Amino acid sequence: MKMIFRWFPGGNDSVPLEYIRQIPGVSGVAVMLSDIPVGDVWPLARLQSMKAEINSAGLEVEVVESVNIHEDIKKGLPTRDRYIENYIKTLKNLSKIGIKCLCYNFMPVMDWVRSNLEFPLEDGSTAMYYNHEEVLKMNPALIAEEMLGNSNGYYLPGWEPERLKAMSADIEFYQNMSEEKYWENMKYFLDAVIPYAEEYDIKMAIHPDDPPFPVYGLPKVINSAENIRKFLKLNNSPYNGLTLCTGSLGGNKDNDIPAIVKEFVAQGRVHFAHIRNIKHMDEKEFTESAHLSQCGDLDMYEVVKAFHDNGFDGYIRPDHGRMIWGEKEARPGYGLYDRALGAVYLLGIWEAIHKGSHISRKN
Ligand SMILES: [Mn+2]
Repeated sequence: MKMIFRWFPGGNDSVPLEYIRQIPGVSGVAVMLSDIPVGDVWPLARLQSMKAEINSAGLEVEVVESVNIHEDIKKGLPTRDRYIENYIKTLKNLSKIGIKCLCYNFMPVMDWVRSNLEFPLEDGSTAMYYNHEEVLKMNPALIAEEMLGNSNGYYLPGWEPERLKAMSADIEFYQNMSEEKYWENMKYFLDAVIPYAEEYDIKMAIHPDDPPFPVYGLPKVINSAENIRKFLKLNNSPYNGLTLCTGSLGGNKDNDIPAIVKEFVAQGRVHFAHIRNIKHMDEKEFTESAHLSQCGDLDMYEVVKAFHDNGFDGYIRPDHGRMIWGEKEARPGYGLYDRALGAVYLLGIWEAIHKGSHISRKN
């Protein structure tokens, strides 16, 4: 297992690499080139200079999060083949700088959604907040305004401007598409790309939908154990795997997170883990919380134990964090302090479980 940290290159992050290097036990970063339009090839020279910058700070770069999927692929339009070809070219370039794992998502139109990016918690910190009724009351344009207007001047991954322009028309398009057709489009993409992922030795790791239930009638697919089983069967290669995000799947309280971790880690299909906690106020209303078990709904000991005991050997990163200790300028969810606390807490649980399991084996 390797503990990593998300970082946005090219002056797009308030957290310097030097600080990440000082978090005990963090060996590398997960990165993306956010200025490349969705559907274009990521240039090798850019990737090489990014890798050099990260390596010279004493960190590894083996994970990319995310190369976003062009909407035409999700819609199943004839133009998808061109974008799939570009995706494969990007994979090839990623392999040349030693990328081992690629996180992506297959969410239509909108990426992750929150109704408030700076929701005040009792202890004076702020966290991202989701309220389904509020989201439905706002139209998609207002949601985009909330997401982008409060992002401290940073672009938000998954909320690219060109994506927002077409939003209303895209929503209508998907409302007229059956969910089965959406699954077919996903399989078409996987069957085209996975053979190359195998050749280039890059594990593809799909991220669950966030929130894990439909918004504006858009299809949601990666949101439960049952649907993950269906997804993995679309293409049986071990290179067709998961980013297991406990906070995204945890948005639905019916999802038994330790059981989901156990099932898919045991099958060798989980390559990347986002571990964070969330706290529900209602069925579809929650805040993101500190990682500690007692601060949220998820039992982090059981979650980490399920990864450890089933032989997980991929990458883990703390996921979103709260804003604490006066940190104001960071991108939403991606401040330094709370995520650093999360990383070290998770490493502490891992060490305790690991050493404990050796002792019990000896006895
Ligand atoms: Mn996540």
